Amino acid sequence: MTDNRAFNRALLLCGALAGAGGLLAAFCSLAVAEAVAALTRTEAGPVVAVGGASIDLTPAPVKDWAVRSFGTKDKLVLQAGILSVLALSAAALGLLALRRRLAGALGVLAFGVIGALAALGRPDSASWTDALPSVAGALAGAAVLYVLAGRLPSPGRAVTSHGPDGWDRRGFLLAATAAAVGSAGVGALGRGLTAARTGDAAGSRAAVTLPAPGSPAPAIASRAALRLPGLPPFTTPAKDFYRVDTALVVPRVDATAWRLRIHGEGVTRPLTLTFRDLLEGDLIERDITLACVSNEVGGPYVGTGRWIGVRLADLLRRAGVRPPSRGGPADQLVARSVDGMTLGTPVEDVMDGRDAMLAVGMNGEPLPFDHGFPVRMVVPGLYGYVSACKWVEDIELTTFDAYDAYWVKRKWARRAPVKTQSRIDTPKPFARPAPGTVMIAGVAWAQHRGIDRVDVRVDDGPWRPADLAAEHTTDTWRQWSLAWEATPGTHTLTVRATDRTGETQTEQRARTVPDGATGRHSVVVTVTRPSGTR
Ligand SMILES: Nc1nc2c(c(=O)[nH]1)N[C@H]1C(S)=C(S)[C@@H](COP(=O)(O)O)O[C@H]1N2
Ligand SMILES: [Mo]
Repeated sequence: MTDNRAFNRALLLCGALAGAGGLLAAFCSLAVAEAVAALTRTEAGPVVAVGGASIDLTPAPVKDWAVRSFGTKDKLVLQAGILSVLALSAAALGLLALRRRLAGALGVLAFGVIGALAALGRPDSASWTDALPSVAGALAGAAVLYVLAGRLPSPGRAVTSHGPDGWDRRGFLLAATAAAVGSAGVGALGRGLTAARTGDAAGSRAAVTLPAPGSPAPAIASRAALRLPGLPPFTTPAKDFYRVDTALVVPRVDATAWRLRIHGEGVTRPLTLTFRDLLEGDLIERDITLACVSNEVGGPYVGTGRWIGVRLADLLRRAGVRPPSRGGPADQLVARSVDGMTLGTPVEDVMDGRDAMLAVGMNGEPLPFDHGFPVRMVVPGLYGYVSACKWVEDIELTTFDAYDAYWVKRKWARRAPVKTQSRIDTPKPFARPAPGTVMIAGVAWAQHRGIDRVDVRVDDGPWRPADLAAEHTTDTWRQWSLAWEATPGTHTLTVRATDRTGETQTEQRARTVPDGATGRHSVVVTVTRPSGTR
């Protein structure tokens, strides 16, 4: 009886110590790996690499679902998931090492191989050195586990010695403490290195003064920017601007070290530009509404920014590029970002006179890091994934036949002009307004074509033309409103827009894949007298 209890207690202690040993080994692995990554390339660290690789490998519908369910927290959820799997596996490897030291250590190495393969397989991986963080981390972790396991009580020994005494308690504690302190130190060193580097980037951003653009944007008339409760402002503040990208760690680029290369087919004079070159160029300022192809009907992934930048067409002409319509050999411009993302844009669109630009400013400030500092592309009329490359560092002229960009390899369309859409912003779904006059209002967009008409329907009633706010430019969304005499009951409000080509938004529902959702936004509200009144 006593023996049995002692045995169980010993077993439990063994298990707990072994699990802790596994976790400690994992902690040491990650600390060493992230420190080596800080020395070589932050993005090659195992957590970011494995996270990035899982984003790359995730089928588009699942990715869509993740973005829908977790919104901008999707990446946090992913990282938490990876760390949980790691912790569980580490504890399991610790238990394995209790019986088989070598097998436990080899298990840690296997995780290193996974991390290394993920890092090497990322689109931004350019060198074998990207394997180093994972390999170094795994070696350190394997060594820690091997040493600790050698000092653990073995369950067998514990039984015969009537309790968990027959083990090198001192040795285990010493080794564990050394590993923990060492890992924490290495981890702090890595953090420090990364902080110094991002400090350079932040410093370079703080030092930017945007020159006054030679071609400023026209002022936004009050007739174009309605002020109605529930309707978002015409210009979306940067902090509220939607963010969609694959970056687990937002790239922090030092603008003073940044270069942009323009090269490829039909480029007779390849260019390498600095950030200063751009600031000293002919700057234009334009209000442009950006939309994401992943935006569901009625969704939030659309926003209007006031962008400052240089005309991309000017730079391309300087480089000797001619559009296909004038005999140029390249029909696709592939923009590549510092994190390896590639986006393909039709050269014809960029050079057809629209305000396609390399933007350096957003809403009067240097670009926020989240939105592409120091430089991003913005092209009116095209979904972001085929035009709006953030943290851009390379522009290559090629053909659609020769190269598929990142999202195109993942079943999204090669070409994707923005589809005409409209959204009801107020009232909100399931709102309970009181009977009487209710303001229905929202936005409609058909960038580079313009919105000519918006209609609203209550239930199955007739379409009624909404009051359109003045058009700012064809490249921005257009606000609309309609005063509705609401009667008690549950009602469905539906909106549809007609663009300047005369096309009215189809009611046919289409998914976001491959080239943007269609269908009409509707909102269900219940009109009720506030309780207590009659
Ligand atoms: N480097 C990089 N640029 C990118 C992306 C990305 O994942 N990486 N996503 C694109 C997509 S899909 C969209 S919709 C826009 C969104 O820009 P925003 O995050 O500034 O709103 O950026 C585009 N540029
Ligand atoms: Mo997007």
